[in-house]
Order: sequence, then structure tokens, then C-alpha cells
Amino acid sequence: MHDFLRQLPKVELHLHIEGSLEPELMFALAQRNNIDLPYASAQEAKEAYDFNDLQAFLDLYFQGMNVLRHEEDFYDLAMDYFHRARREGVVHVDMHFDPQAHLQRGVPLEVVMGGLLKAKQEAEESMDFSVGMIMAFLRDRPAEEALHVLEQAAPYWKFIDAIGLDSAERDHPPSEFKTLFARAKEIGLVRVAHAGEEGPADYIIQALDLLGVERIDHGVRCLENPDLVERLRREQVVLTVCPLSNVCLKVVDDLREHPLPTLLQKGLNVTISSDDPAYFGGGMLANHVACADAFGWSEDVFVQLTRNAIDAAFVSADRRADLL
Ligand code: ES4
Ligand code: ZN
Repeated sequence: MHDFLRQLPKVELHLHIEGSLEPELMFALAQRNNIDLPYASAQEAKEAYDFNDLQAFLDLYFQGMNVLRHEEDFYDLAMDYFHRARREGVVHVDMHFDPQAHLQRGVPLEVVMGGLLKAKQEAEESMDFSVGMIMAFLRDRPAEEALHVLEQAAPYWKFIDAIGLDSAERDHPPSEFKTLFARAKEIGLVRVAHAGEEGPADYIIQALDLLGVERIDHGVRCLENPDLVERLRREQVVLTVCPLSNVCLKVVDDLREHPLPTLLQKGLNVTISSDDPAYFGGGMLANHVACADAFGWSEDVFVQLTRNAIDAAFVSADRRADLL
């Protein structure tokens, strides 16, 4: 089964590129940019990755990305991930990135976009790999700031597939971002949002009804509302579920108690992603292997999940045909 999962051409729809920053690269970039890290070694950093909830993770996530200062840093970050993913049999990734997290630290949008787009172009030309771009907005910062950043990003709209909504979910409902998402629709961008990870099922409903999202990132708490589950099934809304992330952030106690099998059994359009592979114990392959071990799924379950991801991926019709 592990060999099958390694060679299966996998498609990842939910990946924060800043969350793919491995401690080894963090140390290399810290040295290159003369930045002090709160860890003595890469090993010590990994040992600090022990989270009780989403906020505990976000604190270290924002701290870790402080080593990203120059265009080459963003390029190296993305290329490092693309190579690792490709070696695990990943053939496409839709990549979230958090411009506000960098602007806040004085890193200009041009630096972020320049590095990420150069890496995307190079990977697509040389690695049989494709990359979708999701400009994500931080829901624990003001909606007006997000709108300003979206306007500021006008020169890059043509390179972006979608906007997303991430960061601390509790007490930051989708309803606060109606104007931002309406503007993204006007621009012609697809919309996705994190909902129902730590937040209630109602936030999934808000994301669908008020933000017009095409996919829900996580969405596992939909099971608290049977009417919502029926709607997600009827409309075949894609859920980008991240099993190891949910274990690490204690959304579930144990992978064997994860709602994934129930979501599938209810006929929902489920996909599997890694979220923040450097922080949550591994990438796409580790997530697939963990599901095989925890749920005893057969090969055809993984084939179906992969088909779901291919159908929803931000790719051209030609590339989608290649992936099938
Ligand atoms: C995230 Cl796991 C998760 N949830 C919400 N926002 C995020 N940003 C990076 N990882
Ligand atoms: Zn996420």
C-alpha cells in the first residue's frame, strides 16, 4: 500500500507555503539574513512544535516566517517544497500564501510575489509539476486592511487563481469579509475559505452564502449540522481535509477518531492535503500513509480522493487532462 501511495500522482489543494518552511531551511535563511532564532538547532525547533490549538501553532508559524526577507528567500522556500513534494509523487499544488504576514514585517508585496512566481514558473517548466496561487487574507486582522492589500495586488491579479481566508478562526466569522470577497468576485477571482476547522458549522454556511466560496478548507465540523451535510453533499462542495493537521492542532484526539470516513460515507466531495507540512509531521505522502494505517482504506478510496482533487484543482483544461 505504501508503494502504491508513493507512486499515486497526488494533487494537493490546501498548502500554506509558509508552513512548508522546514527548520533546516529556516536555519540557513536565518544565517544568510543575520537573524537570531529562538532555537539552538533544527532539532530543537522540531521539538518545540507541540501545539494545543490553532493559535499555539500560528504563533510559531508567524515567528518562523520572519527569516523570509528577500525575493530569493521566497524562491528558495517554494522550490524546496516543490522538490520535496515532487519526490513524494505530488504533481500539482494549490498554494496559499499570506501577504499581510509579510507586509506587516516590512517585506513588500513585490518581494513575496517575485520569489513565489519565479519558483512556480521554473517548477512548471522543468518538473512536470503545476502550481495554483491562492492569495490568503488573515481573518484576525481588519477587513479594511485585507481589501487594501487586494487592491495593491492589482498588478498580480492575472497570476492569482483565488483568494482565501485563513488564520485564527474562532470569533472571526466569514461575515466580516463580505466586501473583500465581493470585490474578488468582481475581479474574476475564485474564492475559498477556511471554515469549520476550529470554528462552528455556521461559519461554513456563512462562507458559502456570504462569501460565495467554491471550496471549504477543512470543513470537518460540518458534521455538527445534518442539514449542512446534506447541502454539501447535494452541491458537491469540495472539502480540503488535512488529517495530520487536525491531529496536531487537537481538532481530533486521534486519527482513528477523525471524521474523514464519516464524511466519505455521507457522500461528500472530500480531498486530502497537508496544510503546513513542516509543522504537522509530514507532507502528502505522510498524510496518505497515516490514513491508510488509521482507516484501512483500499486503493480505490485513494484513487477517488485524488480524482476529487484533480476535478477541483486550479489548472488549465490541458493540464487537467494530463493529470487524469
Ligand atoms: C493554518 Cl492550519 C491553519 N488554519 C488556519 N490558518 C492557517 N494558516 C496556516 N495554517
Ligand atoms: Zn490551512
